Amino acid sequence: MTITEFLLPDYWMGQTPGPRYVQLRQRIEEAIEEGILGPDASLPPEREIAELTGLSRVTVRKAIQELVTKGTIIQRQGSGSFVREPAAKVEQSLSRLTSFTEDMSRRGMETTSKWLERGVFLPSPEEIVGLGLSTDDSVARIYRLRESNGQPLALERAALPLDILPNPIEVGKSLYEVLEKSGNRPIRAIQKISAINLEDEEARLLGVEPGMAGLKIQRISYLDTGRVVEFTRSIYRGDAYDFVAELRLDNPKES
Ligand code: 16G
Repeated sequence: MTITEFLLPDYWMGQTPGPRYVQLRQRIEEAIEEGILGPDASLPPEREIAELTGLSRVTVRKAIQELVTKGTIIQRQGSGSFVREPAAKVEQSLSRLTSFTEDMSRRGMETTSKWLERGVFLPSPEEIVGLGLSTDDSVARIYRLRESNGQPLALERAALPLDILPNPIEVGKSLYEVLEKSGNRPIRAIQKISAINLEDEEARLLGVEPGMAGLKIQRISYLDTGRVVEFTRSIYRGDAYDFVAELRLDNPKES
């Protein structure tokens, strides 16, 4: 079936409740799920969809705009709307304290990073609390766009006490590698994950549409002495990451 046939209104319009633009959006999503529109396939022009469905161009535009915000469709100036190639999904265990570089190399993927900030700064109030610093301490801060096989995956802003990382410029590929060498690699961490919609600047850096779903992750890592070594705030692309936790019953025999 072609997309033109699939969008003929008799088959779907009015069959589900809700505004017309939502119905059209869902119909286009179905076309993608069923493979009628494959990755990188182009959508018929707005005008054509409007003629085909009898909907106004404003309604059609609204449906397409929602798909753009969700990251399903991308618009290329002058050439129209296309189905976005799905991002290669990374499945990440929540129970192992590993570094980004290790996570990716275990999957045979190459990590690259773009430096957004690297140096010694006065700590922000959040960093003071996160790392247990006093106001006249300085903090080592590294802010990176992390990519795997060239695909941007996350924005990562790590802050460390200065005696743990006296020279942030030393960090080349991997922060944990530098910490390992100085005997400061964390052995335990607490991580908090929350859902967000990407802000304009975050989306731009991650190469996706503003408003798309993302994951905000805060990690506080500890040495075996209990001292905090790292306070990291990361933003991951929601379409490229699945976090997986293994759950076990505490004492299976007793229950
Ligand atoms: C992971 C950690 C981050 C740590 C980084 C070190 C999460 C959410 N975050 O991305 O806290 O700073 O690894 O990676 O997992 P690196 O050794 O490759 O620089």
